Amino acid sequence: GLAAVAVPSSASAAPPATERQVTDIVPVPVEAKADPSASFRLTPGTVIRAGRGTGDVAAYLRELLKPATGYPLPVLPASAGLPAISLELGKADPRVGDEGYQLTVAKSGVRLRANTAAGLFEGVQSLRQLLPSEIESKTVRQRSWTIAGGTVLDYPRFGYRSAMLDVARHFFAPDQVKQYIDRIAQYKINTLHLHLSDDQGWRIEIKSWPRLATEGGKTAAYGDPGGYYTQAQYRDLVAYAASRHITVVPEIDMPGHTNAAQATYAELNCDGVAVPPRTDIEVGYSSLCIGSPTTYRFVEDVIRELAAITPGKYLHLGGDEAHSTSDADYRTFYEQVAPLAAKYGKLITGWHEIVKSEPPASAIPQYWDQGGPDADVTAAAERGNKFLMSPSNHAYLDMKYDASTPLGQDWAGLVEVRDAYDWDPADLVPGVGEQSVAGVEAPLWTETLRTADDLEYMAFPRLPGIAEIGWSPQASRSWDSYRARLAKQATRWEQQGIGFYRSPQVDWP
Ligand code: TNX
Repeated sequence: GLAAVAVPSSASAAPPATERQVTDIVPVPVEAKADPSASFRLTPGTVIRAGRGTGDVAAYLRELLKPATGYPLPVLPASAGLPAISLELGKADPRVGDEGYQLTVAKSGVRLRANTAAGLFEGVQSLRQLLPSEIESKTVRQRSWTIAGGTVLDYPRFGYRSAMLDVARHFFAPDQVKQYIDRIAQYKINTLHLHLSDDQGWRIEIKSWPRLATEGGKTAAYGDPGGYYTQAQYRDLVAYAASRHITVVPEIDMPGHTNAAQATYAELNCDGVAVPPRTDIEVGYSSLCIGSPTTYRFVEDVIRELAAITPGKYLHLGGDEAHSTSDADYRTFYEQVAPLAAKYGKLITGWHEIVKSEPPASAIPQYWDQGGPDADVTAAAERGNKFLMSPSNHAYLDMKYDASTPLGQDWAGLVEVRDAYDWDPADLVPGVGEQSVAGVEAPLWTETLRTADDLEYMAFPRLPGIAEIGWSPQASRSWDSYRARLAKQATRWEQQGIGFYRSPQVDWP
């Protein structure tokens, strides 16, 4: 009855909803063995022992643990013989690969091993979930700080685990993007796709076409204020992301979604007349002028400048919803443009429509449809392309949760927490199996989203689900396990100030 539910029983064997074990980590680890008798207690005397090459992760860990504990947590060389969290490179089980880690939490100390700094960083994200939620507080909390005991051996299913932020429909300032980077990093996302241009606004400084940003950046959806990143600000964002082991993939959408550019530079239109700026949320009406040499001079300038400030391997060349470009023109366009990325040392990604232009096998098309047979997609997989999977009916964070969600859209359906979690990227499109999947992405389109709070309400709690799909073995995942583990994340989000959607599908504490 109700009373039995409402009255907590002190005799109950079940731990309180907020108490954590290594088996509770999101994304669920490949192997985790809890040992409740082996918890490690952080004290004012605890040190961080940093092996060779682990200094940056050690400093990051210290910054993570210091605010709430108030402990000094000095970073010392590997030899110091004090109770410690030890970070070690190159001593891990070979199975952990490039991004995995091994974690041992015992009474006497914590040992985190990996083959790379990226692996250590992902291990730190697991480690932080083994502390009480108050560890996420930005101010000192007086309490005991134990790290749940046990061992973990962990590595990702896919190397490409991405989140997209649309800064074109609404602009988000660098500090807001940095906050989003911190949000996604804790779930082992390693790529941030920035959607930098669209019909409603252009968001990155291009020195050879300066008015793109200063004029084309002024607008945003629904007439809201725009904005843009200078190249210096963009570089700083890229560096911040890198400090969280996240690679930025910048997108310039083309040959459609280009109204902001074509409203700014008349010569980007076939008739040489600038189109009026638009801030409505229609899609599919704009197209660059495919037969004009000016178009390719423009695209090459943009690609050259963007490549120069982007250390990652990939540029995203858009390609979606080019409803105002004929199929022949679409093909012509990418046959000229894909080699430009190569000329400036970059590989390409693009929305999955680019498969129609038969891009090189190194290209990673991003699948955004809703699963089922697709001959062009299957043919590309047969040619060797690997896909980034972001099916709109599962992975789109801008879809409403249910009919009453105040924000978002619903053209791909309503996407509740279970819909976002309960799918397998290797089982969506015939012929696109495990070997043809590069990874997954959770896109966040922002037509209806204006503030950081809006972003967080749509991303949480769905984003951790997409992250788990990208990281954890399919065979280790289940909705029942996930919903229980997800519930235990809520108190962490409260500490972090994330106003998440309290889905009725999850028994929140
Ligand atoms: C479709 S799916 C788009 C975007 C919109 C989004 C809104 C895709 C590649 N393009 O232009 O922002 O729907 O949900």
